[in-house]
Amino acid sequence: MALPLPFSYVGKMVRFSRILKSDGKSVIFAFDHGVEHGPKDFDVPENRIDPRKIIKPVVEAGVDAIMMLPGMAKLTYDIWAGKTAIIVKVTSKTSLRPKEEQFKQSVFGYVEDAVALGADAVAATVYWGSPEEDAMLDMWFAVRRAAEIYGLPCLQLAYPRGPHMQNWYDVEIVRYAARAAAESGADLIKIYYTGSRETFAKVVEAACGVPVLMSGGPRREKPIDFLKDVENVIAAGGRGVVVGRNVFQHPKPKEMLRAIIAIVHEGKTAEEAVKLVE
Ligand code: FBP
Repeated sequence: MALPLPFSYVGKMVRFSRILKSDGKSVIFAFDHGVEHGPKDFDVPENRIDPRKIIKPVVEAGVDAIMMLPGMAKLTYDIWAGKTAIIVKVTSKTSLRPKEEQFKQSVFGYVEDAVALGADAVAATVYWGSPEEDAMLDMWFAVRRAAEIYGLPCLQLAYPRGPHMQNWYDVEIVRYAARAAAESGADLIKIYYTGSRETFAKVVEAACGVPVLMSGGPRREKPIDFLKDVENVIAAGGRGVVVGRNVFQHPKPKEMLRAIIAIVHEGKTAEEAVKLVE
């Protein structure tokens, strides 16, 4: 006889299925840069300050989910509603802050806002190892607690980051963050790529089965270089990517996203996928 399930458990599974596709993988578009970096990110390769110029091709390319801040979800809902899943990020910071304040994010919305917006998941950042780790964990667990009530999966941007760390991309440090993210109850982990298939496999292993997705990073000059990273992430057991600049700063964002989707969901190699962009 089946045991009774809490509504929130069922809700979480339903929402999960909209983000992770039937192959257990996902291609998520990150679009919080207007706050995290400022409008300059949208000046290249041409003026794309109008968010609709970016979101429309991303939706048309068939992205699985878009991660954005609450206000951006409100501004663009008519483009994505009914077409793609939405992950509302409820922490952020600007780059305008003094340097010593850059290791902490602030509350940028509430889980209730995400629910009101029709979100499929919430996201929050933790800078593991930062001098503000304590405050960030307070924020993370407040988000988690509310998300559990509403049955929303929680994506953690698990970034090892602090002024004392030599190399944020070092495998030992990144896998520590992956493990800490898993132990803090993350349902999905977005984390730095460590530079090779072998090292990223260790990151995936450290996450104890919690799906790990690669964080995109600054735009690579040659698309093939980024696509090879994506191929390595999938070969290492990663469940996909959360990518922003490598798509929206590319001259052909729709094609670039299709190439990423071809690797993640269709098993194409980077060499095969890059043909979609050329
Ligand atoms: P990208 O693929 O453009 O790197 O986006 C991922 C992301 O985590 C964004 O969600 C966020 O705005 C940005 O990178 C953070 O960048 P930084 O490493 O400069 O803080």
